[in-house]
Amino acid sequence: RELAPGAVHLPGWLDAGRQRELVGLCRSWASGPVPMRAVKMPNGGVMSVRSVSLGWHWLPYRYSRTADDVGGAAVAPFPDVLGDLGREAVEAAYGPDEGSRYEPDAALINYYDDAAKMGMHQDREERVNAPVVSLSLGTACTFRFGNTENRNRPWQDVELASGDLFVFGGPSRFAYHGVLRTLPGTAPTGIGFEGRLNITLRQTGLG
Ligand code: MD3
Ligand code: FE
Repeated sequence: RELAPGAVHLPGWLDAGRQRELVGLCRSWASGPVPMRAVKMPNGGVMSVRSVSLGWHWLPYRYSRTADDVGGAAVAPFPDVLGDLGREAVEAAYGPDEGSRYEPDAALINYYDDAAKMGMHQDREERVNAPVVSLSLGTACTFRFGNTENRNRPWQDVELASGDLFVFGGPSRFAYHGVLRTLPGTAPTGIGFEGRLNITLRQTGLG
């Protein structure tokens, strides 16, 4: 369950009921003030993943309170339910002390269709090194967890399935990572969703 120091994978951490609930919340967040969209990269590329942010709007390579790349609407507030879920998640991975100190203020909800993937990258727009919490829903994927130095080997390929929790903190906080492919047909029946959703919670340190 600990892939590397600070990288803790808890498969099936969310039961079916909580998965359904979160899928419903993701649907409502996706139709908030800032539409779910594919991020345009500075090099002209467009991400195959579609995403929506809560609390702080992520765009390459900074956070904003407004959707500067898509019309400038104010981003929806970070919901209390995700703060509580984040503390519960960090507690499950690291214990109650770390859990109680966790104050995430930004969430990124990523949607993957069967063709979507995400190249190897680091998450380093945050100014503090609090852990990142990742929750997967729907279709499973092959996730690549790399090293802190560069996007090359060594890496570990891990399947992330619906309900899985992954916490990345400590020495793993700035590891390179990506999503190689989704695994179509693997979504559990009964959560009301096809495709893959990933919720990440972050503490930006931006106040
Ligand atoms: C390891 N999302 O939104 S979650 C992202 O499944 C992102 O949508 C992927 O990478 C997804 O930035 C992977 C797992 C993840 C998230 C953040 C990390 C792994 C991480 C930060 C540091 C190290
Ligand atoms: Fe990332």
